[in-house]
Amino acid sequence: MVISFQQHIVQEQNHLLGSSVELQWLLSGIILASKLIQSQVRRAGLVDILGALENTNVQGEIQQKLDVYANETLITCFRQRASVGVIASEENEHPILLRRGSSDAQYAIIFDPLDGSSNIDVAVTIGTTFSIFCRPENADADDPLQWVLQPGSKQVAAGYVIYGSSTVLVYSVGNGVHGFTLDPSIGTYILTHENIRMPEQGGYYSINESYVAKFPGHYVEYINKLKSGALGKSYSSRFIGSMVADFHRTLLRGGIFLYPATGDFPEGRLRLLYEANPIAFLAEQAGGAATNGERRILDIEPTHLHQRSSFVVGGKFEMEEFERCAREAREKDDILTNQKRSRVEYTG
Ligand code: P6P
Repeated sequence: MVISFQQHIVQEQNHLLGSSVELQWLLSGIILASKLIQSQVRRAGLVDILGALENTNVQGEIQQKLDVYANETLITCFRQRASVGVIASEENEHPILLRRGSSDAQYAIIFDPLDGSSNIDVAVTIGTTFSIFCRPENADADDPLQWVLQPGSKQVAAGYVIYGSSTVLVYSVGNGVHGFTLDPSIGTYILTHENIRMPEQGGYYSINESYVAKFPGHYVEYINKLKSGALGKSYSSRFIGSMVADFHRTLLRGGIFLYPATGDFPEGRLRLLYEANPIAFLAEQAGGAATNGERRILDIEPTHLHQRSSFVVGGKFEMEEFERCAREAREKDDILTNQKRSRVEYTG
């Protein structure tokens, strides 16, 4: 049976928080925006949309033209939806406040318009991530940050669109994870991955090993376990440099994706609100887990829009093994700290 994304949103209405009709209309904005974006992604090299603009974005990263196009397309599509009160983007320093004080405006949407954009010029898979919150009960209608600085556990919907060998939209409203593949011949997203479950144990690990000398020790120890077969099977390494693509493989094939804090990024490389949160929401909905190396991503109370976080996401088995490594490392540190303290006390 052929089910479109639009039909699926309607079927999910009993699971939609807030006004289901409004959330359905809001989610349909993803359909329009992602079709427009993918049409340019597929033609990037042909319509001189390739290449970098002179200016840089709030992250200090060279903005690719396609980044700008994707960002403007998403903002235009969501600005038209009366239920959207706040829009926040990786490309914009501050959130955009819409419909000041309107009772219809009840949702905030946060997105990374084109994650992995450094891969655009080399035709490697990139993606759009999105995260949707209801306006908090006591939020000041004039302070858009109060709408978006919420823990990921408060998301009412989240997902991504991956522009790879095909264009796939993956989302959840808290009732499982579902994937839809765009059929370009009819311009419709068709349900192709119903109720995705992340394999308990997979065969891949994904990390940028060029930074291994900067990783905390227990990450190195864990990766070596994966490599050596100590966890009961041999793992292959895959790292694309587009978190959405690396996660999509992890979601479907299992395994683990890790991006720990390093000297260059002491808080972590990935952004909490529009990379880690939506992916963590999906991972948990699919039976996996996501942490910052120490605690559940969805429990983290954000303090600013573009804050970064360490990020570890994967299947049940790999995540439990990683937690074990991290816990043993903390216990060793505690023992060493106590030994040093007793030496100081002894020598007085
Ligand atoms: P590096 C893309 O810019 C991104 O935010 C993630 O999608 C990706 O996993 C990471 O950065 C890659 O960063 O420094 O390892 O190339």
